[in-house]
Amino acid sequence: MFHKLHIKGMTCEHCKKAVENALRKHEAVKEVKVNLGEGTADLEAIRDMRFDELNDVIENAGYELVKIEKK
Ligand SMILES: [Cu+2]
Repeated sequence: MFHKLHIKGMTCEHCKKAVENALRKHEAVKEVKVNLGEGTADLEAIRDMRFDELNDVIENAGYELVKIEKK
């Protein structure tokens, strides 16, 4: 399933890597790519992911999840 995450607080390559690495550790995440310019992450998961479980990951990494779009 595709999810587009809108994330606050990412400013540089370090932030991009920190968010990507944190999300990749989640068992349901297959692939993730952050777009720094948009402040978003395109995420492919093996199942539908809830806002709260993604929010836990993003918050622990030090950023803020604003919303998720699903397709
Ligand atoms: Cu940074």
